[in-house]
Amino acid sequence: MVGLATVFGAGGGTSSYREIEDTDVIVLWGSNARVAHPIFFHHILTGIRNGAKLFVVDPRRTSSARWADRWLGLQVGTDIALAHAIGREIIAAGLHNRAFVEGSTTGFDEYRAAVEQWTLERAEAVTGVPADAIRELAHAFATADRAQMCWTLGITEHHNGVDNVLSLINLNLLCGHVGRYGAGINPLRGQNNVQGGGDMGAIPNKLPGFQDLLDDDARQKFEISWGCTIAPRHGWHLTEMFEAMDRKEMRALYVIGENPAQSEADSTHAIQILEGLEHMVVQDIFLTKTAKLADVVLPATAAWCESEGTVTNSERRVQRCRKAIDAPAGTRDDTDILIELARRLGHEWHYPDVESIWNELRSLSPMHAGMSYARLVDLGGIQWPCPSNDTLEPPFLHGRLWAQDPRDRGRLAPLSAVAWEGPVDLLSNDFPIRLTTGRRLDSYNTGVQSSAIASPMRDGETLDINPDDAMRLGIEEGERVRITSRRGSIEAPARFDLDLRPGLAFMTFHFPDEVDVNVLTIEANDPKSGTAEFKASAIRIEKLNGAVGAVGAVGAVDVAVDVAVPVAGD
Ligand SMILES: Nc1nc2c(c(=O)[nH]1)N[C@H]1C(S)=C(S)[C@@H](COP(=O)(O)OP(=O)(O)OC[C@H]3O[C@@H](n4cnc5c(=O)[nH]c(N)nc54)[C@H](O)[C@@H]3O)O[C@H]1N2
Ligand SMILES: Nc1nc2c(c(=O)[nH]1)N[C@H]1C(S)=C(S)[C@@H](COP(=O)(O)OP(=O)(O)OC[C@H]3O[C@@H](n4cnc5c(=O)[nH]c(N)nc54)[C@H](O)[C@@H]3O)O[C@H]1N2
Ligand SMILES: [Mo]
Repeated sequence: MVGLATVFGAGGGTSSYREIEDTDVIVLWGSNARVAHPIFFHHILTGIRNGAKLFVVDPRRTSSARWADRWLGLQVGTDIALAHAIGREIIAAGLHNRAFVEGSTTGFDEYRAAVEQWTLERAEAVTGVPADAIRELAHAFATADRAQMCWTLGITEHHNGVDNVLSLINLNLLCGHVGRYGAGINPLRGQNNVQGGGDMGAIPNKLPGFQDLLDDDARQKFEISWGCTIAPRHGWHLTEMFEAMDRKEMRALYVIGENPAQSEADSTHAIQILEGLEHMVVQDIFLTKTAKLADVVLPATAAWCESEGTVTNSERRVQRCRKAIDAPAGTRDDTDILIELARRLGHEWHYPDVESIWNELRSLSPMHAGMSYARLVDLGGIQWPCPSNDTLEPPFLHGRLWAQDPRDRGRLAPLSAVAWEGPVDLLSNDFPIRLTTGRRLDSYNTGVQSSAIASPMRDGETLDINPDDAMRLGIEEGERVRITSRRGSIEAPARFDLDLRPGLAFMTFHFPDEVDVNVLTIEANDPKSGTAEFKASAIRIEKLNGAVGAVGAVGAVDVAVDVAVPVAGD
């Protein structure tokens, strides 16, 4: 979101799902949508059926990659090198959209200078992706009438995640693939309402509707409505909060719907920090590991099935969410808990129902003004912005960049001359294997919501490695091994996976009670977004009986160059 906000002023995906079905080229970059966004992936499949080409850029040959015309299996953390090589090739072949670049963007000369060094050959050496495959993606993307760039955590969960995002947005700007029907830039959001949370102001620098906390007029509007004063300063994001707690500058924490004791990187350190707090409150629908460390636990109802409200998805569509079942006795709606808390702090909030909360938002956030509950139901959801009660905006954002009259184009979109940097946690003789972490289809995040009920689909955590590495280490399939990083050490059974290149290992964070992968991950994070480098830790793998395997030479892991082969759908 930070990258998009930097370029366009608004932190939201620019397209609608139906445009994914109506486009010529789809690039899925650092996203395993078939597993993590299966509904969105159905729109991709419809797009493919309608003739779109799919490119997948991922170090692992994921189940999403199996549907691709071309999989580009790059080395972890080399995305900017690859994106710059694509940009350079597009410019060198004269395929960029000159009129759009000149009329609607800024910074082209600096960008061209930054990508100049990224020849196809150099990019192949750094990323491991063959020059031919890079050229093919560059030409397909640039010559397509409409193209969609979609990404998720493979891009953002790095210490330079925002620069990664900017390097992808550059490619869309270069080719004019934004602000038009069928062409766009789409970060897929993680949880069902993470977009809505941000839109409502649950980010440290914005009021609801992305209105800046430092904007005096915006603040005053909210102060009058709420009858209070709002400090004119940006708050801390999660990572900054942990740093402040570590410095003892922040001494109390109120956690709603998050399990940081198991989801934070370097969890041994994170738990120490939480234990050092003077006071912690956890409001959750389960008694999580974090809740067990809390002084007060507030049992909440589940927003998605036990409460009324709205959710907002990755295409910025606000939808009504209905109560389907009664909540267990003793729990209360999240909003009820907050209203009660305000009352005990001396503030009477008058909201007879959630619709009245929503209507207050509509009166304060222009982009939601036209979304009455009645209209949300009639239209099956509405995308923001929706400033008016009787009209709808186009399904895509930033059409202004194509205005005939340059004066109507508003703020032009800057190209970003970002530089490539590799992961912080360096590979070495002691830590020769790159560990990347992520998700499986059958489980959800820290497992709180998916592990409560046993499922034959879930067979617990494994360390996934390429069989060549296992052979060098003398490890059998299913054998428990020790996995050690510069932060700590855990044990897990090994699972062989041919979709991983040698030198690359994969684990999830779905079973932290048995195998806590975040003991291993590095807490290095991107200062611009606060996102941790979950996708790139350095580890070693050892047999439990103490025998040392033959892996160790860094060279063995660095030279692995994958061949991007066209593959059929699964
Ligand atoms: N089934 C299921 N679905 C989920 C979730 C879940 O836990 N389970 N969680 C939800 C949440 S909160 C989120 S945020 C989303 C996340 O959705 P995704 O981001 O799609 O999920 P991940 O598996 O974390 O990571 C995506 C891919 O990034 C790749 N990757 C790793 N390092 C790199 C790199 O350096 N470069 C590139 N290009 N790729 C890299 C990994 O191999 C992985 O396939 O999923 C949501 N959906
Ligand atoms: N190693 C590694 N670590 C990661 C990641 C990774 O890829 N690798 N991904 C990161 C990402 S993208 C994310 S989003 C985080 C996720 O990290 P968390 O958000 O900490 O993990 P969840 O398990 O989704 O926890 C959500 C909590 O919200 C509670 N909850 C659900 N619905 C409600 C509700 O309606 N009301 C209330 N009050 N509570 C509710 C659930 O019970 C659960 O305890 O993990 C991060 N950590
Ligand atoms: Mo997420």
